[in-house]
Amino acid sequence: MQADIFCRVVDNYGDIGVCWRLARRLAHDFRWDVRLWVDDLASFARIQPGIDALSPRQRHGGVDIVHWSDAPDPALTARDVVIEAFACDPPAAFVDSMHRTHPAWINLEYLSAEPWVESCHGLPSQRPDGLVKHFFFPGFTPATGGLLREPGLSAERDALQTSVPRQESFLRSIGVPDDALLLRRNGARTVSLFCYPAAPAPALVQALAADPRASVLLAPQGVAPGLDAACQAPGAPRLVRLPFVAQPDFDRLLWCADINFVRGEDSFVRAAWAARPLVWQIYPQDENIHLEKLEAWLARYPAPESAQALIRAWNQPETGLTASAVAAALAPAGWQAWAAAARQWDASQAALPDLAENLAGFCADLAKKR
Ligand code: TRH
Repeated sequence: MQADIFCRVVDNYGDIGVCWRLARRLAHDFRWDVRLWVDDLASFARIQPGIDALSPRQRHGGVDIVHWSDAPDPALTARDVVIEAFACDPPAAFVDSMHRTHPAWINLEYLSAEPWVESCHGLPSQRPDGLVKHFFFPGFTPATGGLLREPGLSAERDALQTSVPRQESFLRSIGVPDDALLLRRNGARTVSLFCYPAAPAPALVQALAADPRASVLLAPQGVAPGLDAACQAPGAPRLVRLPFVAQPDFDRLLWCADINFVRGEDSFVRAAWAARPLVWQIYPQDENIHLEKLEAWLARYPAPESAQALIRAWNQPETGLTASAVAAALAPAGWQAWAAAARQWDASQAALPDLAENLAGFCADLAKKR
């Protein structure tokens, strides 16, 4: 298959994060010839070292990367498959070329746990110009498009999670200093934090400071700027600021933590694959509709009530409940149940076909009907 993936970076790193992961998966594991069109190479370069933010065309990781500019190269026309991420509208001249080749045209939607997704997944949409676009919904059930997950991920994760020396050597390689590694070795809890500015991070620090077990808090540079001051308090976690790392290293970072605070879409899915407790900060939307989406996921996530209460508190900082919810969720009974639930969540989701497998099958079926 020859495919074009279109990615418009709306904000943050989730749009390019998902598209880059999908592009590599299709190129490596399915041997597709993938062209990835990206309008914001600077954001791309932040999560993938080696990307040249100024280059109109480059190859990286087996994928042909095209800077999606206002004047796209007219020689780049549609081939077998066109995937537009999150309804980003491919350029008009490219769409014109689809009238000649009739590719499978997919609109890859945002992830949601809401039940209606099952009935919309895979539906065609006929356009006035005669072209047909298909909606492809990621999701958590067999009737959806699934989640991105690479083969061999669990084995790689387990090898790291069962070896403290390997964890230390990895963490050292991304900039975790020896004193923080020593704290971990002596029993400190490792907490990773990737959140939006509204997250009640100081309340998390306050709760960790009050906990008898010490903590090491790993956070990317620039995320939750209030942390640096909050972590000066007596008993506060040892804060380590890390640079943005490439996606495979971000996975390893999540695997090394006892609990991961993640956000958006892609880091949320990657934290599930860590098989450790996760706290999701959902991307905020107008009129709090994101809270309905959060509840739809919580209804599927098998964590105990104390963990669910913490996740709700984390997403509604105005309630002021985060510090007490952290303390309750970390208390031994709830914590053990949460750790078991996280393993169960990983195993049940990993047992389903992944998004790339589903997508490749879906495109092959469409190609047969062409
Ligand atoms: O950056 P995000 O907040 O992206 C968001 C969401 O996707 C949201 O749903 C969407 O509407 C909005 O973008 C436009 O969070 P997310 O989805 O977790 O994406 C972050 C990506 O960055 C993910 O692919 C992991 C990657 N990453 C690294 O590769 N290295 C790092 O060090 C860090 C911190 C992140």
